[in-house]
Amino acid sequence: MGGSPGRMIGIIGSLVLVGVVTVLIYLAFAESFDAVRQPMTTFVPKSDQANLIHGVYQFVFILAAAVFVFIMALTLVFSIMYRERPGQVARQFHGNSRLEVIWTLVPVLIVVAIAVPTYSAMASITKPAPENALKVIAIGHQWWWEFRYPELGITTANELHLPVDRPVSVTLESKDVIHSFWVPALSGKVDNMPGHDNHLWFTPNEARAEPYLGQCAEFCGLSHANMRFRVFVNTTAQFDTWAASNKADRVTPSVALAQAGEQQFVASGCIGCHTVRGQASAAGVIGPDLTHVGSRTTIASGTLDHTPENLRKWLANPPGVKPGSLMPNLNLSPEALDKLVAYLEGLK
Ligand code: HEC
Ligand SMILES: [Cu+2]
Repeated sequence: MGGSPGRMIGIIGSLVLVGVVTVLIYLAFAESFDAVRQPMTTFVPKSDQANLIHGVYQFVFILAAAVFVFIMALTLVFSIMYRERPGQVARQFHGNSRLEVIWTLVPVLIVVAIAVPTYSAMASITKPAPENALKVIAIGHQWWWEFRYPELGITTANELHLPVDRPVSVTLESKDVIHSFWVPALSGKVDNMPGHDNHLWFTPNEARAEPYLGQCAEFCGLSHANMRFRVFVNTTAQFDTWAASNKADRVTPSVALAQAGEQQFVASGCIGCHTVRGQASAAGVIGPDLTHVGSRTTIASGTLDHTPENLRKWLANPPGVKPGSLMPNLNLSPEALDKLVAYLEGLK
């Protein structure tokens, strides 16, 4: 390699260019590392299993980045150093056993290096859930999630509460088409198949006030994008409080308007599709269990934030709010809406 200053500048320039491009690519994705602004990111894992996957991802990423930088740098440097120019003719050559052995063996070693942590992470994630795991059944419906805790006798919808640091074993089912359970920071994605149970388990490791956001990850029809759910990871004490209140039957309405709403709930036929435990005739299973609907933070699988105004808007015209909604527009009068909202808001 000759030492002409022009050539050195060319080489250093190429290396700087490769470095700058690498940093720009990193910055383009850096926002993904902000868990609050990008809540559905896998880059900020909050369960033991998501951590393992992220570890493999980081390892592969660093290897891939090193290969990328190395190859790009060589390409640039060689195209400058060996370019055709006055006094130098570009030259082809064929066959170099030593080089060929090296560029075959090095990639093989890289693939082996990737395979080891990959298989070990897969083995530990897919082994059966520990005995002490909390059991949850997650049932996909077009277009909402039913969550059951068989050991606790709780049925709820769209919002899963979990105690921190305890493994949770999730059985995935579907009532209609294929859905897929995915909470990027915690676990998934595994499909909910009609007629076939799937399983996954994970151990959430950070309790916090904000929910972890989940989403159906398998196209399942018109409102697939509105089939969201929330996972609240609670401290053990918070979880026990939540479980005790959700295990209980509904709160009996005490205000006159809410009592009228209870009657309206029967008269409008809501009982045919919804269960409210403690209200004798309300045992429908087509729609979400509403026993504690007043304590949920969203309506209709994350379509609306839960406020009395939004609840009213929902009841007035469900398919208008959520395209394709399987809850029909029941043409409720303003008075009926007042009563129903008063009743449902009281179901804490
Ligand atoms: C034909 C069945 C059917 C009838 C009748 C029905 N619903 Fe629904 N309801 C559903 C379905 C299905 C959903 C889930 C919609 C979704 O999220 O896509 C739902 C959702 C809801 C929700 C949101 C629950 C949540 O946790 O997000 C409320 C509240 C509700 N219904 C109240 C009522 C009331 C009050 C009536 C009577 C006026 C009623 N429903 C009548 C099927 C029905
Ligand atoms: Cu879907």
